[in-house]
Amino acid sequence: MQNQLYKIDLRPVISLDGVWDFAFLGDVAADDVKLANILFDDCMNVPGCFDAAPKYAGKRGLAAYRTTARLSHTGHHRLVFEAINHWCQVFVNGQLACEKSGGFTRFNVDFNGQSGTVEIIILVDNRLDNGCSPLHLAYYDWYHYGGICRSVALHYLGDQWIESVQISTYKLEPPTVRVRVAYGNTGHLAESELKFKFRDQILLAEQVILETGQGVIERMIPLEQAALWSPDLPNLHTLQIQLGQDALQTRFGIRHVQIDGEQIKINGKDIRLLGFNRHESHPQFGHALPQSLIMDDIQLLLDLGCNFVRGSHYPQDPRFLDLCDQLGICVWVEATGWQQTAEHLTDSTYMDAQLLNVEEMVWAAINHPSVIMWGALNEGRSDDPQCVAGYTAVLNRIRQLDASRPVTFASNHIPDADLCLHLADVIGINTYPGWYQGEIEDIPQMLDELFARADATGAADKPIIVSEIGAGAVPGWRDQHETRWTEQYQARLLETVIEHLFSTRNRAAGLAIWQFCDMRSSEAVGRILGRPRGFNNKGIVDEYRRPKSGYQIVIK
Ligand code: ADA
Repeated sequence: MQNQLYKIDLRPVISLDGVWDFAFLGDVAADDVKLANILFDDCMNVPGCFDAAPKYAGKRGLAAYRTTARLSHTGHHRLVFEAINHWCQVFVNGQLACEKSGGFTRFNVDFNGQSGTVEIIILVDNRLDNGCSPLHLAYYDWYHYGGICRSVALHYLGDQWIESVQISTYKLEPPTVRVRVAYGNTGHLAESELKFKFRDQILLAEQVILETGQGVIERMIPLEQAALWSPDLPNLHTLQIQLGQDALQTRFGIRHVQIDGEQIKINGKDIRLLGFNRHESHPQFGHALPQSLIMDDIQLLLDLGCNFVRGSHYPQDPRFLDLCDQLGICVWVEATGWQQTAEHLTDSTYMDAQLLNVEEMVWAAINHPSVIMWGALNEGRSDDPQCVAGYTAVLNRIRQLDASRPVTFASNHIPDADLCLHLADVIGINTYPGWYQGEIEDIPQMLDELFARADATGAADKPIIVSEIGAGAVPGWRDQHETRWTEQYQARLLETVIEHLFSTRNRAAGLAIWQFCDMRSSEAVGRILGRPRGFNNKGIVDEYRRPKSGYQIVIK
């Protein structure tokens, strides 16, 4: 994981990935569980989704995971969880160290440990409980798999440590970056050495004073010889940062994303974004995709001619973002959530969870040059006056955290009925002409009308991305009628959309077809009755990544 805290020189880090002890406890409340009474009668892979594994497939309830690790130091340690879906309590040597709600994002659990063996027990809940996990709800159009679904690592931090590093582009000419090192210090006010190393050269070495508690040190660093990052030439660089006894390295790219009227520009050059919405889902692995499958997804996306992915509808695995950095795929990273209503956006528990989620999203992905925009609130009720304050709070929070990237949301409302378009830098339009409304022949006229209505309102003079459009095709289903659900219908619909958006009209700055791969949908009866096989079948490849007929059309 190039962009994480793993490839470091001095900080001792142990990966805790592997086989953990496991017990499925079922429909019990975490408060009623006595750790000492748990019978760990099974084992489970970490990372993994227990409810995708054959024995526990489809089960919802509380599960317990246990492992031990050897601490070589006494003192301040940190467990780094890349994601646990979607509620958990973490116990270190029997003591509750953290309770966390919400999956798909990294979080840390700090503890003081004695050198020797430490025992870690995690209670993981995958139930769809509004109170426990406000952002994981039963009505969504995806299956919420549960488990320790991304990697776990154990760091020794000591008394003074690097909390995080953010590297952002300050200017392109000469290439200059702003490096923001946040630190922690549990000791007294202290002097320490700060060093930046780039390509075996020491760029900075100075004594700094560390306040007690937390602090931030910021420096502008010119990197005269450093090549810029772009989708065509995805040049990446690595900076090593040392603060006292702690050190880590961070990978980054130098590039500017700008909005210029209807255009999105990277390093001053117009870019047309062509790609897919991507869920991280697989029938055997749930959300815990193995590295080789993530690589397959990237290869398929590149083969399809994509330079763009919308990470629907939650922050994507950092290993996916690493590959996008490396291979030049631009990403719309999106916060967790789906079709929020006034009931959600005026509820303080929900809003707290949503705001925490956007913070975690930005914090985890900020150094990835491939991330060119932030999104949130997919298909929420942005047409409802009661939701405007919620939209304003979420989008503004993202801007406060990172002013260098455009902010967007995907709207499924007629643009002139949408009350929040003025809050977005890029307009995302989700629309299903020829699928939920009208026929394939109606698509050109329906798209033209949407654009005209967008241009006549708050969207005028802003880039528009068609952030969802597509048709369901049951894999392998072909017949002479070529009607809905056949692969032929999907292929014809996508051909019409692409032709109209980019040959006939030229208003869209981007297209994210719905969707890359088929994925299991929610188990709610109302949803599943409209989802043959229980899957959302609008993938261009099926859930095992086997191409459908439309694949060849998109490539052309
Ligand atoms: C919506 C939603 C997607 C998916 C899609 C569909 O636009 O944003 O998550 O549910 O519809 O397939 O109907």
